[in-house]
Amino acid sequence: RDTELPRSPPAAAEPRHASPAAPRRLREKLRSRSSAPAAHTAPASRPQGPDGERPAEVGTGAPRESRAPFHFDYERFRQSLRHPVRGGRPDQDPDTRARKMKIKEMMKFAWDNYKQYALGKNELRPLTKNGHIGNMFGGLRGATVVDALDTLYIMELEEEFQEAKKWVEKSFDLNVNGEASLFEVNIRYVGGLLAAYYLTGEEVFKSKALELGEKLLPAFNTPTGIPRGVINLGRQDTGMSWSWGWASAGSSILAEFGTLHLEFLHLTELSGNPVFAEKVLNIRKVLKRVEKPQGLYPNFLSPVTGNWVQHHVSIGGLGDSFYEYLIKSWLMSDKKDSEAKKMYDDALEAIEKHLVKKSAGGLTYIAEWRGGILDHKMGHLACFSGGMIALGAEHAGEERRQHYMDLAAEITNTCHESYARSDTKLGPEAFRFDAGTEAMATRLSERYYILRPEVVESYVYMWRLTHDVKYRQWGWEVVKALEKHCRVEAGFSGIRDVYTTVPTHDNMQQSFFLAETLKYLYLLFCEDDVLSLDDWVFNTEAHPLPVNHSNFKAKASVQ
Ligand code: DMJ
Repeated sequence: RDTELPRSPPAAAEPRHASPAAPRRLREKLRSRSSAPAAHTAPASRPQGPDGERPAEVGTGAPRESRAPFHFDYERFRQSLRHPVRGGRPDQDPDTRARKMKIKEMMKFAWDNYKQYALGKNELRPLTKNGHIGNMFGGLRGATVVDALDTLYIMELEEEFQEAKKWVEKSFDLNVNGEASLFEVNIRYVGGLLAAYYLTGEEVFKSKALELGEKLLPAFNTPTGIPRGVINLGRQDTGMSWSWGWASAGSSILAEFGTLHLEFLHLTELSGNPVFAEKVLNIRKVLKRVEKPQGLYPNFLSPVTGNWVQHHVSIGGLGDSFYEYLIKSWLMSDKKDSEAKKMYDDALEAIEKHLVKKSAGGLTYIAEWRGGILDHKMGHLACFSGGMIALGAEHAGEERRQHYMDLAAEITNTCHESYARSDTKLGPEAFRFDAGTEAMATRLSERYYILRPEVVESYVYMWRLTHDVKYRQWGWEVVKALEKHCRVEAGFSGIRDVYTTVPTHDNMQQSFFLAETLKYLYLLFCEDDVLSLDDWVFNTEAHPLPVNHSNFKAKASVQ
C-alpha cells in the first residue's frame, strides 16, 4: 500500500530483468487461454464485443493498427448504477451542509494554489510556492491533477474539474522515460483516470488509462509473473524493471503487487483485452500456492522463486492494501469472486489470532510481526484497517458480523486516540504500545503528519455502516486541526511534529490529500447515496471504481 520507506535508487545492485524465456512461455500460455472468459471476470466483462469483435490485443505485441476495435458500452454501464453518482436525495440539515461546504472550500483552496504555483508538477510546495516533481512517477507529471479529478467532480467544482480535464487533454504526456513505482503509478494515475472515466464518460480518461496500463505490463516479465516494483516507462522494447534497492534480496513487496487487482480488471473491462486480468489473476495463483507461516502473508516475496524472502508481516506499510484489495475484489465482483473473499477471511483470521492485541489501557491495536516476534507499533497507514474490517464485517456470517464490527470500532477508536492525544489533534506517522506508552509516537522520527487519509477513511466506513454521530464529530475535529495547523498562505502542508503547536511545516501538499483526505472528509458529511457503497469500491487512493452489477433490471434512477 505504501512505499514510503527510505528509497535508494532502484537500479544499482539489482540484476536487470529483460524478458527471459520463462515469462515468454507464461505469456504464451495466458494468451492461448485468452479467448475463454477469465474465471474471475471484470465487471460485466465480455470476451467478445456486442457485434462479435474479438478482444483487442492491447499490450500483447500486436501493432496498434491491427487491433480489432472494442467498444465499451458506457451508457449501459451508467444504467446499471443503483444511485446517481453525486447523490439524489434532498439536501441535509443546515449544519451538516455547512460542514460539507467548508470541506469543499478547502478542496478549492488546495486546487487553486496547486494550479497557480505548480500546475503540471506532481505536487505543490505551499511554503515556497513552487512545484515538486519527485522520483516516484518515472517522468510522469501532474500527479495532483489526476489524483484530484474525481474529487473535483464529486464536489461539483465544475470549473476546476474542466481546468484539470484540459490539462489531461493538452499536457499529460505519457511518452516519458524514467523509473516509476508500478504501485504508485497504478493507484494514483491509472486509478484516477479510470474513476474520472467512469464518472464522466469522457473518452480521454479511458484512452490515457489504457495507454498507461500497457506501459506497466513489462513489469510482469519475471519468472513467476510477480511484478517488480520499479519500471522504466520509456523502455517498452526491453521491458526493463527492477526491485527496489531497499527491498530484501531483490524481492517484490506484498502491498505493491497485491494492489493492482481492481484497476487491472477494469483495464480489461474497458479494453476487451484479457491480458491485464490475466496478470493479476496469476499473482493470486502464486500467492495461493506459497505456504503461509501461521496463515500470515509476509511482506517480501521473490519474483524469481515465488517464495517469501523474510517473515515481516504488517497490516500497515508494505502489507496494507493487499488485504484491502482482497475484500474489495470480492465486493467489486458483486460478491461473486469467492476466492478473494476466502483469502481475505483466512488472512483476517490469522491477523486477529497473531497480531491483534489490547493495551493495558484497553486500546485494541494491530502489532507488526517479525518472524514470530511482535513489534507493538501501529503505523498511521494501518489505520485504514478499521474501515476495511467494517466493510468486510457487513458480509460475514451473522455471528462473526458483530464481532468484526466491534473490532473495527475498537481499532478506529485507537486511531482516533492517536489524534486526540497529540497537541495538534492530528496523528503521528506511527504510535506505540510499550514501556507505558499508549497510542503515541515515542521516536522523534515518527512524529510527523503528512496529510494522510487513513484515519478519516475509517471514519467514513464506520459512519456509513453504523450512523454513529461520533464519527462525524471526529471527522470535524480533523477539519479544524487541518485548518489550524496545516493551512498556510498558499495551500496545505504536512507538519513535522504533531506534539507541538509551533508550526513545523514540511512544505508539501501531497496529491493524496486531494484524492483521499478531502474526498473522505467530504463523503463523511454527504448522504450515503453519494458514491454509494452499493455501486462503488474505492481503490487504495480513494478513486471510485464501479461494482459489477450484472442485474441490469434492478437499476434505479441515474443522473
Ligand atoms: C496513498 O497513496 C494511498 O492511500 C496508499 O495506499 C498509502 N499511502 C498514501 C496515503 O497515506
